[in-house]
Amino acid sequence: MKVVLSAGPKFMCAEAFNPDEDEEDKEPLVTYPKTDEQRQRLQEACRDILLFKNLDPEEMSQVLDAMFEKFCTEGEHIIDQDDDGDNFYVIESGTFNIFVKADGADKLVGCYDNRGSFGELALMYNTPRAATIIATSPGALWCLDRLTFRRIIVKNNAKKRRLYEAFIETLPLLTSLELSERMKVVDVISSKAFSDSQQIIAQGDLADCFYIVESGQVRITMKRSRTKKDQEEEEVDIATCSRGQYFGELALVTNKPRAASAYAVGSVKCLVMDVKAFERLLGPCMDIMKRNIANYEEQLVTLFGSSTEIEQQSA
Ligand code: 1OR
Ligand code: 1OR
Repeated sequence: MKVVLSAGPKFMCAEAFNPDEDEEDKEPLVTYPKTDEQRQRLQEACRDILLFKNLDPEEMSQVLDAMFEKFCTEGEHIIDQDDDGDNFYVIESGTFNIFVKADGADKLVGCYDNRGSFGELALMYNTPRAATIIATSPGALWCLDRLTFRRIIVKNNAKKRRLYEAFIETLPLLTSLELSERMKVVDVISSKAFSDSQQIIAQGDLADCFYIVESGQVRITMKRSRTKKDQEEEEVDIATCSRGQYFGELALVTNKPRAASAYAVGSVKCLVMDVKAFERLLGPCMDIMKRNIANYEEQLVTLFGSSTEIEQQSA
């Protein structure tokens, strides 16, 4: 039962003492009361956050209860590199720059544009903040405190490691990574199910995810006009991906829209990784991916008689 008496954080005793549980489980649950309107905005902001995807409904509800809203101003430092980690942040609105120290200077390495999340690394691995995050517009963030993050997300990651460790070890793409780096990949992935014929990727869309097939088959198709003047495009099958194979890397590598579409054939499960984690963790796998992209270009010539489309994509 949840009784909320007034605004501000509430701390409730969740469950009876269990000697098998971690220290973190003995602390009461954090709850910030929210209006229906706030909860709706929060749910919308959290909808695509991969770290939340594998939580069961009760865990998800505890996470949403514990989150609190923070408004920020342009130029505000949300996180400073090397500080201790306090919160995990989900972006509701606003733009943010990411800086990482290199040779004594702050180097701009990326940005967030009105979506996504940051601040998970220091909380997951008990390390100092790995980057500085500065608001470049007024913005609204949802924050999750360290204790709740560790109690729910980090615990869930331990479960994920047990589940995916063996599978991840079999992936040829990840052989260039150290074991500890492969485990970091497991920490950021989530598993997503698709039903027969469901579209996973739409050609021409902006890209924000990378996929590894966990089970089932994925059909890759490409739209092509039969002649230059032809208005009607036909969709041609160009490849199939099965367990252990990946797709959706091309747009992330080239920073271009999706070059092809992907559809589930029967029931499909994919491991999904967001673009920031892809850039942060899969750098060492880039050689293997680029070799494959060169293969796409050859295949494109064989199938369509020209490679202009991918040449444009990877220019
Ligand atoms: P954190 O808790 O360390 C800073 O606090 C956050 O910035 C970090 O969690 C990530 O959520 C986020 N390298 C490290 N942290 C990053 C990076 C990043 N990008 C975002 N964060 N790199 C950029 C990859 C696009 C690698 C730079 C070498
Ligand atoms: P993406 O991010 O562009 C669609 O989203 C994905 O389909 C793409 O990344 C690849 O991972 C995947 N040409 C282009 N994309 C391909 C191809 C491909 N095969 C798989 N994808 N070719 C097929 C070669 C057998 C060449 C075109 C004929």
